[in-house]
Amino acid sequence: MRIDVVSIFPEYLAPLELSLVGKARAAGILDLHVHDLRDWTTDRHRTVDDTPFGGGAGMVMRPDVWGTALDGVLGSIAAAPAAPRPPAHLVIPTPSGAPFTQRIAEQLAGEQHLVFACGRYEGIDARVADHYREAGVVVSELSIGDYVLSGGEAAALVVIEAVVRLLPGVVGNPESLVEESHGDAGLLEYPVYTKPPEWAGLAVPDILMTGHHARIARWRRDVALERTVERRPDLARALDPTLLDAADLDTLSVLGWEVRDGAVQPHDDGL
Ligand code: 6GU
Repeated sequence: MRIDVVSIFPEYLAPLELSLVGKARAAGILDLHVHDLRDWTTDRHRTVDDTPFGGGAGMVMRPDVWGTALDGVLGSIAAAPAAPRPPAHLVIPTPSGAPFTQRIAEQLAGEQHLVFACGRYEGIDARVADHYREAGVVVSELSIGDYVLSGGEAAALVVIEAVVRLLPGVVGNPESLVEESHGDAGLLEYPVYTKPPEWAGLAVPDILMTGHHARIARWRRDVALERTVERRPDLARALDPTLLDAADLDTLSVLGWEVRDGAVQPHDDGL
């Protein structure tokens, strides 16, 4: 996979040299390039923003500067690159975007080329996303959560880490991707423990010391159900009832939940 990131703070993307993403780059699985948006400015002050039409607070990033930058980085459209590149998927991190989820991370992990346009200030002139969609580029405006950051860079780091760890060969043991939170089961992950067996007066749950694999799997699933109901009732309601077995239904009942009218919901919901 190739990833390009365009930002007025390229140094902000330095963590992409480290850890899992850095290793994916060193292993040749990921070809990642960070660009300074100001390299595409033409004026003496290297201006990237201006005041908003219609008034209001703050500054908006100019579409002409972004257009020149993205034409160059996307390749294949407008300025013909030296070597044609596969079609790119343009990702624009913005608090007004659609929620970024594990399913979207999985989709992005199937792309050959991702380009991240990191805005600052009040955002990027809306014609930039419109223009590239009209030109046939797939454009995703994505938010990483319901809070406001000062720019898209931290969000791009989040999206890139979530995507790169799904690329074949990046996570050493692919089994560790199977039971994690936000996987296909729709449950939060169960709690994990390691040595020492007692620490700070706290013991590891006895069941995990028995070596009884079927009972351990059942315990983990029960705790995952409990956590999901307590912490993320929205995810509990979205569970597919056809994926629940009789033991799951017993556990849900103890937690005050049930399958009613084909949906997972609290016993007393709306009553
Ligand atoms: Cl993607 N960008 C900014 N600036 N703020 C955010 C965000 C993105 N997602 C949540 N808040």
